[in-house]
Amino acid sequence: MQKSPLQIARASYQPKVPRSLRGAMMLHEGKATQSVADQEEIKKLFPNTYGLPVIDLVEANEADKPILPQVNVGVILSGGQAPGGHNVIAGLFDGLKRLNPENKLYGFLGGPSGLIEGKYQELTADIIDQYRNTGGFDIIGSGRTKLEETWQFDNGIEVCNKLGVKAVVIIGGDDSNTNACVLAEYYLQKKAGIQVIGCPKTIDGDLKNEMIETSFGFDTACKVYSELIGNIQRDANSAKKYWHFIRLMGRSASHIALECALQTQPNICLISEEVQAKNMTLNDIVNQIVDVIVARADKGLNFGTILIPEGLIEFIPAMKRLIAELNDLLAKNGETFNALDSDDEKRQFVKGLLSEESREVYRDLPKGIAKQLTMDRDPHGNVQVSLIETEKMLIEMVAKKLALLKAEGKYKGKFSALNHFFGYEGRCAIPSNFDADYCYSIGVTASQLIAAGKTGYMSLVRNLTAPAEEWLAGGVPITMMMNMERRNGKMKPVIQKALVDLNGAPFKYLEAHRAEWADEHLSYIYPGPIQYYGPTEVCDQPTQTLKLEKGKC
Ligand code: FBP
Repeated sequence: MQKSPLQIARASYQPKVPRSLRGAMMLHEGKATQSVADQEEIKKLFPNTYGLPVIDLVEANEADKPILPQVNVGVILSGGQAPGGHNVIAGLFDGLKRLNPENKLYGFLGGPSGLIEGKYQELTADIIDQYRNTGGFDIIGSGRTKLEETWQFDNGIEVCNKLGVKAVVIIGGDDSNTNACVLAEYYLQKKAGIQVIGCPKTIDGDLKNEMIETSFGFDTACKVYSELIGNIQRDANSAKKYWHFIRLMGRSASHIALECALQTQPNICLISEEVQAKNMTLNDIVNQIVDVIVARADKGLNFGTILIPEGLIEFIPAMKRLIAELNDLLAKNGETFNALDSDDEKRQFVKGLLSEESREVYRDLPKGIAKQLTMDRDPHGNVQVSLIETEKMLIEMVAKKLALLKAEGKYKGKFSALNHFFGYEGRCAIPSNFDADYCYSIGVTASQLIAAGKTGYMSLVRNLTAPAEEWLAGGVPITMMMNMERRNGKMKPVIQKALVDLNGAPFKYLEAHRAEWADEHLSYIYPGPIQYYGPTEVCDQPTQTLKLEKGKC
């Protein structure tokens, strides 16, 4: 396979790791923990993994290094790709080999289904070496199969026993790590002798809490999108003729849009969590955008940038109700709906079954969007927000409103809009130094948790705004992050998803500066591409979100 000069250089990049992961290390256990909420229920559901202590890995004398028996480990990549996944596996591999050169690592292929169906590959040094510091999940592939049924867990035991696998590492988002915890508990109850360790992945940045400072992949993905947004802003400021409506990935939370706004200072950045908190309608959002466009037009500035979080539509309260009704209605009448020939018939059919309030919302939507809302659901029955072109919908609605204002003589500008959607552009990018270092450290840490016989833990690396050597490694019990939530009509134990905190420093920064960014001519920032080699202040910086959260800017 031919490689670019950067690919060749990155293959030999040595990730920076915390001091405590460099030589011999030992474990310090803290106090017993509690779940973030619903303690009694979670404790009942996880009798074996509830209340475990937080673990810190600390430097030890070489002489104290334990002699460890040989172990086989399996690894799974779960859910959407995120830059750095290959480095978690490389760190895990190197960590295991350091513990005992006879240790073996198996990759379960195509996500969690690889464990259930017994599809695997042994990951040897020559395979790992081809993937060090690369983006993508192609080393073993990923998948979105949910691990939640007992028969799946039992199949897993059979497959692990066949391979002699004593520990499974699940690299995934909040749902996959919830499932990792359920699996850990089940294997303890069954005395299966299989440990389960989770690793925090998702570009969406919504798997974070008191202990987990950020999920991996968020850093690189946001830097890639911010480069593109910056380039667009420079073009907008040069050509001075287009409004760019840019939708950014992030299925639910708006962390990506917020981080990109902090990096680029666009004219508008919508935040879904704010829309929900203020109970805004679609019209309120359109009016907010129109106000900025009109004000800029008055100054002769008929161009600009607007960031739109992918999950926006589900945070507009009236749309949320409509989508919930559509989910229900399509689950019950899917066959009849799909048998209808034309879009118009489908539209009428849906309208006939909606409540009066939702029918009105549905009727007022641009036809294309109304159609997208009734398209295929994901395996969990949810609307696939990445397929809904919110940016096009907003352009259409804003253009209509501006035309009305023009007719009334209240708008004299020219509105030409372009739409963009950034998601897949960043999910498999070559990991930034931050993600390369963070992920490798997460992998090495996971190997240590396995060696210590731990299960039901998430590999933890924190203090991330300090230089990598000062990062702290350890483990956090997954039950500590859990609460009870309604899912598919039933109360379930799940890891609490982190939405944008409207009282948090990153949002407060946006709030304090957005009027100036909307108005000003020269507030755009052009971050440029990720730099892998050069001064640390250019190459190793964490996200603005992390820095603001930690009071570091
Ligand atoms: P994860 O939550 O699994 O990390 O996936 C995140 C994500 O990239 C979202 O931002 C996006 O909505 C979704 O995956 C798209 O998934 P797919 O590529 O499977 O359609």
